[in-house]
Amino acid sequence: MQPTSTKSSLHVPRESVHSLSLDRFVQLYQTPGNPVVVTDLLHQQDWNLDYLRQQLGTQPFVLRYYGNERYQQDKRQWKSIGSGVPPKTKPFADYVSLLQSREAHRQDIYLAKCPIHNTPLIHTEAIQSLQNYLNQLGLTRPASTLNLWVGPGGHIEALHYDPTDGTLVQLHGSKRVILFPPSQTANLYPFPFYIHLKHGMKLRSWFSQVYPDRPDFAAFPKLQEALKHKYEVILHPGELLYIPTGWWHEVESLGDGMVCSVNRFWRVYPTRRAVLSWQRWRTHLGSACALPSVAASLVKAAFSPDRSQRFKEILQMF
Ligand SMILES: O=C(O)CCC(=O)C(=O)O
Repeated sequence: MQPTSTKSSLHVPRESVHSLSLDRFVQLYQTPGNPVVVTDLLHQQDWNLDYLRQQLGTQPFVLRYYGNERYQQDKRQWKSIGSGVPPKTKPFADYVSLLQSREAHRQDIYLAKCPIHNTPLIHTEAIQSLQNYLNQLGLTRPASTLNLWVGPGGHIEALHYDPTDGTLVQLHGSKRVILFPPSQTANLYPFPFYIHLKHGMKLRSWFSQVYPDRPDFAAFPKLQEALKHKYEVILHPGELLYIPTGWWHEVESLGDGMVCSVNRFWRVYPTRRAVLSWQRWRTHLGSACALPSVAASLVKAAFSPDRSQRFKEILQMF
């Protein structure tokens, strides 16, 4: 399917859940590895803050403390990103207070990629019907559990790609997602894979060093070419974005309130697409380079007084 374009961005096709058949999904999106937005899903429940607090109460969650100066910095100065930023574990109800007092906005504190299989959310009608729908689309080979993402409007998950396919489902508030195809990898200046030798998993070679909305063409001249291939999606509640492996994405939570999504990662299918993806190979090379540093963190954690917490935080980095 040909993407349409307005102004400077290309648009990802949008398909209603009522008309997107398994065959159509496989043929147009999964086999070639093209993103799509599926609309008209999940009308059961608004996952607002009150609802989440009722469901999650004092269950502990790992929060990422990004700090509000992070996105003002030259990314080449970064020492950590993604799940490598300093984590703190807190009861969900405490995170609600941080959001309500706007401390989460001020410090850019994000509840990111937290599994929900041990929470009441997994039994809700919304999640049950989502799982059924994903199965109908032939997404039956999970590479992760379902994860919850809750954060303040204004938060940005920096430009990166994943070594798996992904589905991001919006449940409250909206997100702006900028995407670039895998062909633009070199033009987006990823951190080199050997960066993991020095930084372990704190810094990631599957993150880009550029800001697509604040391009510095003097430092990153090839970004001009990448911007010709930029896609943009506004994802509203009840909509799902399928992000094939290797597709770069930057995700911004819109508005001033709380924004909530769930996602899940999938093994890449057909296998041919996985094998031919250079992005996946460079992720494996990067992870191999991180092994000595991860082993050292595990040994350090084993001797720490809050050992189980340290192990949990290390595992959360993957
Ligand atoms: O929603 C977000 O903040 C990031 C989600 C993401 O990166 C993904 O689903 O792959």
